[in-house]
Amino acid sequence: MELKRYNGNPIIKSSDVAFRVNSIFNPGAVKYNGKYLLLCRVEMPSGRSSFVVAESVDGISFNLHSKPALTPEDHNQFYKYVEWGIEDVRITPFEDKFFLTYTGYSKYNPLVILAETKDFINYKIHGPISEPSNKDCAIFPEKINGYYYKVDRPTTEDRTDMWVAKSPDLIHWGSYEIMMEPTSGTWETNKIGNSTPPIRTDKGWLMLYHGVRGFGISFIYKVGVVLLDIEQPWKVIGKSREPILSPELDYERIGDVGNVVFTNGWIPEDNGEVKIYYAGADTNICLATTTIDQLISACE
Ligand code: M1P
Repeated sequence: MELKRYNGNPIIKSSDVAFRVNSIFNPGAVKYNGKYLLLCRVEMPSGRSSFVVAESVDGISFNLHSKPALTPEDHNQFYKYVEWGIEDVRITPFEDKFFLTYTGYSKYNPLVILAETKDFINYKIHGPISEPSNKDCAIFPEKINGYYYKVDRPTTEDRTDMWVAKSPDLIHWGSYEIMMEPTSGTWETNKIGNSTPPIRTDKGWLMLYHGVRGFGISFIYKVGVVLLDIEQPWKVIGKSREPILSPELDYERIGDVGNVVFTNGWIPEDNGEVKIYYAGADTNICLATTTIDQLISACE
């Protein structure tokens, strides 16, 4: 099974941004006030990233706000952890608000920052919820047996595995459990990481992830899908054997980082369809579609 690319890709390019940027990519995605909302990473000419909002009524044609929504400078006492940029937000709708988890980048190496918003105008920044090096974090969209849960991807010298932890208050985390590790000798042999926030389905928590294989000095990023146990979300109950999206077209192969398809945002529709927003070559924003049923089948 493979995702279906929108034939007008890329749907957002750096030339669409009202201020000067190198690139626009890796958006978090959510439905807000009946519209599709992307919180896109914009890499500034300085090489440091911020977020800008893009909104759409059809999920295809987006209007970008004229100014960034969130910048490193907005982080006050946490600025030292984001001085080199904020990257790759995952947006989790949770009751009446949205949790944002994103990479804070600085001389201390990447770590995970937690923030929340109700309107994508005002943001409450909670600060780091991991030590470095860690990225690719998403909060589960509901409590499980009274606890918040997160998935993230700590990195050590020789390992990149995905872990799950729980918290009573989103600040104090514990009960760490290994969730998934790279499969040696395959398309995800060198590295994996969580891609999108989990979605609850009848069969389990559904999540996209990325897998990386190195060839010489080049790394190829592809997308896979995984199904997790509802009560014990560190337990993988199904996983795609093959990638469901691989870099094939010019806008995925050529750019700042070639041969990369990377997603951190998806929007499920009421009819079972899913819109997946992804970046090609760390340079633009694209759209692909599928259904929840097809994703679950890919895991079986
Ligand atoms: O260049 C591909 C991606 O590389 C990193 O992802 P990860 O550390 O999860 O492998 C990130 O820098 C990401 O922004 C980038 O798209």
